[in-house]
Amino acid sequence: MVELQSFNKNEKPSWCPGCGNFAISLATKKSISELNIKPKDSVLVSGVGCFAKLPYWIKSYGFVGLHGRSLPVAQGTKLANKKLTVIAYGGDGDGYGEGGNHFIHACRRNVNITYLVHNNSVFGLTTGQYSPTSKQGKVSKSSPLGAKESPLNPIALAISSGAKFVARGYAGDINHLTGLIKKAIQFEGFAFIDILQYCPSFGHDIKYYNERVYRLEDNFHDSSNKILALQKAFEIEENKNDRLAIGVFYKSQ
Ligand SMILES: Cc1ncc(C[n+]2csc(CCOP(=O)(O)OP(=O)(O)O)c2C)c(N)n1
Ligand SMILES: [Mg+2]
Repeated sequence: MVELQSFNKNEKPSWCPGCGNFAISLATKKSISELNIKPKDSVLVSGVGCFAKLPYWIKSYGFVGLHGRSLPVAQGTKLANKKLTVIAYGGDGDGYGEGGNHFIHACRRNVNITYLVHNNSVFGLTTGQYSPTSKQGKVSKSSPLGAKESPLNPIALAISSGAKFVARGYAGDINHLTGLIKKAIQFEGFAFIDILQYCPSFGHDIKYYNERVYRLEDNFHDSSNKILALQKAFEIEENKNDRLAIGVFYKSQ
Protein backbone atom coordinates (compact mmCIF):
# COMPACT_ATOMS: atom_id res chain seq x y z
CA MET A 1 0.00 0.00 0.00
CA VAL A 2 1.46 3.37 -1.04
CA GLU A 3 0.25 6.23 1.19
CA LEU A 4 -0.75 9.54 -0.36
CA GLN A 5 1.47 11.25 2.25
CA SER A 6 4.56 9.67 0.72
CA PHE A 7 4.15 12.13 -2.20
CA ASN A 8 3.99 15.20 0.08
CA LYS A 9 6.79 17.74 0.34
CA ASN A 10 7.42 20.34 3.03
CA GLU A 11 7.51 23.38 0.74
CA LYS A 12 4.23 25.24 0.26
CA PRO A 13 3.08 25.88 -3.35
CA SER A 14 3.20 29.51 -4.49
CA TRP A 15 -0.04 29.27 -6.51
CA CYS A 16 -2.69 31.93 -5.80
CA PRO A 17 -5.16 31.05 -3.03
CA GLY A 18 -8.10 29.19 -4.60
CA CYS A 19 -6.18 28.14 -7.74
CA GLY A 20 -7.40 24.97 -9.49
CA ASN A 21 -3.81 23.70 -9.57
CA PHE A 22 -4.12 22.62 -5.90
CA ALA A 23 -6.96 20.26 -6.85
CA ILE A 24 -5.12 18.85 -9.89
CA SER A 25 -2.04 18.29 -7.74
CA LEU A 26 -4.10 16.44 -5.12
CA ALA A 27 -5.86 14.35 -7.79
CA THR A 28 -2.43 13.40 -9.18
CA LYS A 29 -1.21 12.23 -5.76
CA LYS A 30 -4.45 10.37 -5.05
CA SER A 31 -4.37 8.60 -8.44
CA ILE A 32 -0.77 7.45 -8.21
CA SER A 33 -1.01 6.30 -4.60
CA GLU A 34 -4.35 4.52 -5.14
CA LEU A 35 -2.74 2.62 -8.03
CA ASN A 36 0.04 1.61 -5.61
CA ILE A 37 2.74 3.32 -7.64
CA LYS A 38 5.71 4.43 -5.54
CA PRO A 39 7.24 7.92 -5.74
CA LYS A 40 10.46 6.40 -7.12
CA ASP A 41 8.54 4.79 -10.01
CA SER A 42 6.72 7.94 -11.15
CA VAL A 43 8.01 10.81 -13.30
CA LEU A 44 6.12 14.08 -13.69
CA VAL A 45 7.19 16.21 -16.65
CA SER A 46 6.05 19.78 -17.30
CA GLY A 47 6.82 22.86 -19.40
CA VAL A 48 6.38 26.54 -18.49
CA GLY A 49 3.43 28.24 -16.79
CA CYS A 50 1.76 28.30 -13.36
CA PHE A 51 0.70 24.66 -13.91
CA ALA A 52 4.29 23.70 -14.71
CA LYS A 53 5.39 24.16 -11.09
CA LEU A 54 3.43 21.07 -10.07
CA PRO A 55 6.45 18.71 -10.10
CA TYR A 56 8.20 21.01 -7.57
CA TRP A 57 5.65 20.11 -4.92
CA ILE A 58 5.10 16.39 -5.42
CA LYS A 59 7.68 13.94 -4.15
CA SER A 60 8.49 11.85 -7.24
CA TYR A 61 10.94 12.23 -10.10
CA GLY A 62 10.28 15.38 -12.07
CA PHE A 63 11.43 17.43 -15.03
CA VAL A 64 10.47 21.02 -15.73
CA GLY A 65 11.33 21.71 -19.33
CA LEU A 66 10.82 24.33 -22.02
CA HIS A 67 7.54 26.04 -22.90
CA GLY A 68 5.27 23.59 -24.76
CA ARG A 69 7.86 20.83 -24.70
CA SER A 70 6.80 18.43 -21.95
CA LEU A 71 5.67 15.77 -24.44
CA PRO A 72 9.02 15.05 -26.17
CA VAL A 73 10.73 14.72 -22.76
CA ALA A 74 7.94 12.52 -21.37
CA GLN A 75 7.89 10.24 -24.40
CA GLY A 76 11.68 9.91 -24.33
CA THR A 77 11.60 9.10 -20.61
CA LYS A 78 9.06 6.33 -21.17
CA LEU A 79 10.98 4.89 -24.13
CA ALA A 80 14.17 4.82 -22.03
CA ASN A 81 12.52 3.01 -19.11
CA LYS A 82 9.15 1.38 -19.73
CA LYS A 83 8.72 0.50 -16.04
CA LEU A 84 8.17 4.14 -15.09
CA THR A 85 4.74 5.75 -14.85
CA VAL A 86 5.19 8.94 -16.85
CA ILE A 87 2.74 11.84 -16.63
CA ALA A 88 3.25 14.89 -18.83
CA TYR A 89 1.63 18.22 -17.95
CA GLY A 90 0.70 21.09 -20.23
CA GLY A 91 -1.14 24.40 -19.96
CA ASP A 92 -3.66 25.63 -22.51
CA GLY A 93 -1.06 28.16 -23.66
CA ASP A 94 1.90 25.83 -23.26
CA GLY A 95 0.32 22.66 -24.66
CA TYR A 96 -2.13 23.98 -27.26
CA GLY A 97 -0.22 27.10 -28.34
CA GLU A 98 3.55 26.78 -28.12
CA GLY A 99 3.40 22.97 -27.97
CA GLY A 100 0.52 22.37 -30.37
CA ASN A 101 2.60 20.48 -32.90
CA HIS A 102 3.95 18.07 -30.26
CA PHE A 103 0.38 17.41 -29.12
CA ILE A 104 -0.85 16.36 -32.57
CA HIS A 105 2.04 13.98 -33.14
CA ALA A 106 1.94 12.50 -29.63
CA CYS A 107 -1.70 11.58 -30.34
CA ARG A 108 -0.58 9.74 -33.49
CA ARG A 109 2.51 8.20 -31.93
CA ASN A 110 0.64 6.55 -29.05
CA VAL A 111 3.52 6.19 -26.59
CA ASN A 112 2.21 4.83 -23.28
CA ILE A 113 2.13 8.04 -21.22
CA THR A 114 -0.57 10.21 -19.64
CA TYR A 115 -0.97 13.84 -20.71
CA LEU A 116 -2.85 16.25 -18.44
CA VAL A 117 -3.54 19.78 -19.66
CA HIS A 118 -4.51 22.40 -17.06
CA ASN A 119 -6.94 24.39 -19.17
CA ASN A 120 -7.74 27.73 -17.50
CA SER A 121 -8.26 29.51 -20.84
CA VAL A 122 -5.58 32.11 -20.10
CA PHE A 123 -1.83 32.52 -20.09
CA GLY A 124 -1.80 32.63 -16.28
CA LEU A 125 1.86 33.04 -15.33
CA THR A 126 2.28 36.03 -17.64
CA THR A 127 -0.81 37.62 -15.99
CA GLY A 128 -3.84 36.79 -18.05
CA GLN A 129 -3.36 37.19 -21.80
CA TYR A 130 -5.93 35.34 -23.98
CA SER A 131 -4.95 31.78 -24.91
CA PRO A 132 -5.89 29.21 -27.60
CA THR A 133 -8.94 28.15 -25.56
CA SER A 134 -10.21 31.64 -24.69
CA LYS A 135 -13.61 32.46 -26.10
CA GLN A 136 -13.89 34.71 -29.13
CA GLY A 137 -14.25 38.28 -27.91
CA LYS A 138 -12.28 37.78 -24.69
CA VAL A 139 -10.89 41.12 -23.58
CA SER A 140 -7.40 40.85 -22.09
CA LYS A 141 -4.10 42.75 -22.03
CA SER A 142 -3.15 41.19 -25.36
CA SER A 143 -6.66 41.50 -26.86
CA PRO A 144 -8.00 44.90 -25.72
CA LEU A 145 -10.63 44.88 -28.49
CA GLY A 146 -11.56 41.22 -27.89
CA ALA A 147 -9.88 38.05 -29.19
CA LYS A 148 -10.47 37.57 -32.92
CA GLU A 149 -9.62 33.86 -33.21
CA SER A 150 -12.14 31.09 -32.64
CA PRO A 151 -11.09 28.81 -29.76
CA LEU A 152 -9.28 25.54 -30.32
CA ASN A 153 -11.24 22.37 -29.54
CA PRO A 154 -8.74 20.11 -27.69
CA ILE A 155 -11.05 17.08 -27.50
CA ALA A 156 -11.92 17.14 -31.22
CA LEU A 157 -8.28 17.79 -32.13
CA ALA A 158 -7.06 14.82 -30.07
CA ILE A 159 -9.64 12.41 -31.49
CA SER A 160 -9.02 13.46 -35.08
CA SER A 161 -5.24 13.25 -34.53
CA GLY A 162 -5.54 9.58 -33.60
CA ALA A 163 -5.56 9.60 -29.78
CA LYS A 164 -7.21 6.50 -28.35
CA PHE A 165 -8.03 7.79 -24.85
CA VAL A 166 -9.54 11.25 -24.79
CA ALA A 167 -11.24 12.76 -21.75
CA ARG A 168 -12.16 16.03 -20.08
CA GLY A 169 -11.89 16.49 -16.31
CA TYR A 170 -12.71 19.30 -13.93
CA ALA A 171 -10.52 20.61 -11.10
CA GLY A 172 -13.67 21.27 -9.06
CA ASP A 173 -14.58 17.57 -8.99
CA ILE A 174 -11.50 15.92 -7.45
CA ASN A 175 -12.97 12.43 -7.06
CA HIS A 176 -14.15 12.33 -10.67
CA LEU A 177 -10.80 13.70 -11.86
CA THR A 178 -8.92 11.12 -9.78
CA GLY A 179 -10.98 8.37 -11.41
CA LEU A 180 -10.15 9.73 -14.87
CA ILE A 181 -6.42 10.01 -14.15
CA LYS A 182 -6.35 6.42 -12.85
CA LYS A 183 -8.04 5.21 -16.06
CA ALA A 184 -5.58 7.24 -18.12
CA ILE A 185 -2.55 5.79 -16.30
CA GLN A 186 -3.92 2.26 -16.72
CA PHE A 187 -4.58 2.79 -20.43
CA GLU A 188 -1.93 1.12 -22.61
CA GLY A 189 -1.06 4.03 -24.89
CA PHE A 190 -1.24 7.81 -25.06
CA ALA A 191 -4.01 8.99 -22.74
CA PHE A 192 -5.09 12.62 -22.82
CA ILE A 193 -7.19 14.60 -20.34
CA ASP A 194 -8.11 18.24 -20.86
CA ILE A 195 -8.79 19.59 -17.35
CA LEU A 196 -11.10 22.58 -16.86
CA GLN A 197 -9.34 24.75 -14.32
CA TYR A 198 -10.71 27.82 -12.55
CA CYS A 199 -8.27 30.73 -12.26
CA PRO A 200 -9.50 33.19 -9.63
CA SER A 201 -6.90 35.80 -10.63
CA PHE A 202 -7.30 36.01 -14.41
CA GLY A 203 -9.86 33.49 -15.68
CA HIS A 204 -13.26 32.06 -14.84
CA ASP A 205 -14.04 31.41 -11.18
CA ILE A 206 -15.25 28.10 -9.74
CA LYS A 207 -18.88 29.27 -9.85
CA TYR A 208 -18.67 29.70 -13.64
CA TYR A 209 -17.68 26.06 -14.07
CA ASN A 210 -20.00 24.67 -11.38
CA GLU A 211 -22.94 26.14 -13.27
CA ARG A 212 -21.95 24.48 -16.55
CA VAL A 213 -20.17 21.18 -15.87
CA TYR A 214 -22.05 17.88 -16.14
CA ARG A 215 -20.88 14.26 -16.17
CA LEU A 216 -20.96 12.31 -19.42
CA GLU A 217 -21.50 9.13 -17.39
CA ASP A 218 -24.95 10.40 -16.42
CA ASN A 219 -25.90 10.84 -20.08
CA PHE A 220 -25.43 7.36 -21.53
CA HIS A 221 -22.51 8.40 -23.71
CA ASP A 222 -20.97 5.56 -25.78
CA SER A 223 -17.22 6.28 -25.58
CA SER A 224 -16.32 3.46 -28.00
CA ASN A 225 -17.96 5.28 -30.91
CA LYS A 226 -15.61 7.77 -32.56
CA ILE A 227 -18.30 9.67 -34.45
CA LEU A 228 -20.45 10.10 -31.35
CA ALA A 229 -17.35 11.18 -29.44
CA LEU A 230 -16.61 13.85 -32.04
CA GLN A 231 -20.22 14.97 -31.97
CA LYS A 232 -19.96 15.37 -28.18
CA ALA A 233 -16.67 17.21 -28.58
CA PHE A 234 -18.35 19.80 -30.80
CA GLU A 235 -21.20 20.34 -28.33
CA ILE A 236 -19.06 23.01 -26.68
CA GLU A 237 -19.23 25.08 -29.89
CA GLU A 238 -22.90 24.58 -30.56
CA ASN A 239 -24.82 24.40 -27.32
CA LYS A 240 -26.60 27.55 -26.35
CA ASN A 241 -26.64 26.84 -22.62
CA ASP A 242 -22.85 26.63 -22.53
CA ARG A 243 -22.78 23.16 -20.94
CA LEU A 244 -19.40 21.50 -20.38
CA ALA A 245 -19.28 17.69 -20.42
CA ILE A 246 -16.65 15.89 -18.32
CA GLY A 247 -15.70 12.22 -18.56
CA VAL A 248 -14.24 9.88 -21.17
CA PHE A 249 -15.26 11.08 -24.65
CA TYR A 250 -13.42 8.39 -26.59
CA LYS A 251 -11.60 5.21 -25.73
CA SER A 252 -10.44 2.53 -28.14
CA GLN A 253 -8.13 -0.38 -27.48
C1 LIG B 1 9.23 30.11 -25.75
C2 LIG B 1 8.56 30.91 -24.68
N1 LIG B 1 7.60 31.79 -25.05
C3 LIG B 1 6.96 32.51 -24.10
C4 LIG B 1 7.29 32.37 -22.79
C5 LIG B 1 6.60 33.22 -21.75
N2 LIG B 1 5.61 32.48 -20.99
C6 LIG B 1 5.90 31.97 -19.77
S1 LIG B 1 4.58 31.29 -19.04
C7 LIG B 1 3.60 31.66 -20.34
C8 LIG B 1 2.13 31.36 -20.30
C9 LIG B 1 1.76 29.99 -19.84
O1 LIG B 1 0.37 29.84 -19.97
P1 LIG B 1 -0.27 28.42 -19.81
O2 LIG B 1 0.50 27.42 -20.56
O3 LIG B 1 -1.71 28.51 -20.16
O4 LIG B 1 -0.06 28.08 -18.26
P2 LIG B 1 -0.71 28.78 -16.97
O5 LIG B 1 0.28 29.82 -16.53
O6 LIG B 1 -2.01 29.37 -17.36
O7 LIG B 1 -0.82 27.66 -15.99
C10 LIG B 1 4.31 32.32 -21.34
C11 LIG B 1 3.73 32.81 -22.61
C12 LIG B 1 8.31 31.45 -22.44
N3 LIG B 1 8.66 31.23 -21.17
N4 LIG B 1 8.92 30.72 -23.41
MG1 LIG C 1 -3.34 28.59 -18.88
